Amino acid sequence: MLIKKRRGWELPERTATPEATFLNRRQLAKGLAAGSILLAGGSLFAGRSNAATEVDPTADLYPVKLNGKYEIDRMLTEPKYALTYNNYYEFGTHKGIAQLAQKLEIRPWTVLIDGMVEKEQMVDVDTLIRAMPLEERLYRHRCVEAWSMTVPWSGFPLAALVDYAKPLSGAKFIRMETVVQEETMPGLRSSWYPWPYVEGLTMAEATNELAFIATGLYGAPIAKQNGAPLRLVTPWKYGFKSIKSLVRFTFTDQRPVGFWEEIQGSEYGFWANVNPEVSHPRWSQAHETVLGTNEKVPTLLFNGYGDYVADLYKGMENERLYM
Ligand SMILES: Nc1nc2c(c(=O)[nH]1)N[C@H]1C(S)=C(S)[C@@H](COP(=O)(O)O)O[C@H]1N2
Ligand SMILES: [Mo]
Repeated sequence: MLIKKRRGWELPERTATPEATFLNRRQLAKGLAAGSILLAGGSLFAGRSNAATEVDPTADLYPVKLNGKYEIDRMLTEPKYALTYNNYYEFGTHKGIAQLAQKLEIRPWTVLIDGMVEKEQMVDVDTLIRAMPLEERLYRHRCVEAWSMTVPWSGFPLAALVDYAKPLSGAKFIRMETVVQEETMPGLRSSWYPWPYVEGLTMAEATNELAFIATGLYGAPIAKQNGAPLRLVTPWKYGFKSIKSLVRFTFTDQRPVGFWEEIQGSEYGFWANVNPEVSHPRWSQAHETVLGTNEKVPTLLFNGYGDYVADLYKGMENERLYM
């Protein structure tokens, strides 16, 4: 049984001023840095990577300033859970892929912006990250497997990348693609999966203020297992929409077919908006287990983000918005 130890930085957000939260975040970052030294020393992910010599070239950017607008009503998930309980099928179909994922090569890393844009471009990830307005946001995350976490992401609004890309007026969707690294990703040998992992959003969703590209987590560069160096975060949608390790953004007038939709369209759809009233064939969505605790809490429509996103779906009552 997990014993819940309450730490300073786990205070419910409503009792902490944004400033206090930011200070706590800094302390957390220090703790994490100490943890990375441990990691480099080989105790956690021994012999798995060149972590000892790897220094993330964006490490100097963190922690970034908290944007306190996005309030949460839960304690933050302890890093040890969010960093070791993962879904990243390229590395395996179980939750314990964190160690294997240390092999992912995250530099050099080039991002392709193509399709219906003024000018297609390849941009180096460090150039891109440094051109973007970085901030920290505390968001809930709800996996369709009925577990949830609450974490501090660092990154930038997806809308800023859309501005940067200069899409043509005919573009209606963004299709996003995960890197393919045959040498480091053992899951790719399972050739019945439709690699690469793909996800998509409408332009209205992509430019909604909640849509975020994470470049950091817990006040440090985002860990490989969580989707370094760029990972989509759409907190009102089920977790499978939040595609990891992005290398390509394609602007298109065709609705993209996501990885899971391609595998099992009857279970996973394009919209995937969190809805406690619509069950997945294998999981009721009414409740969720809070990662790192034994707590089960009711799931909220749009994962509690309806004020920001419900308008996106007005007039679409006949669409299957929730799977
Ligand atoms: N490329 C890729 N992205 C992915 C996945 C994956 O298997 N591959 N899993 C998704 C699912 S189902 C979830 S719940 C989240 C998990 O993110 P976390 O490991 O950071 O908690 O990543 C999403 N993004
Ligand atoms: Mo998930």
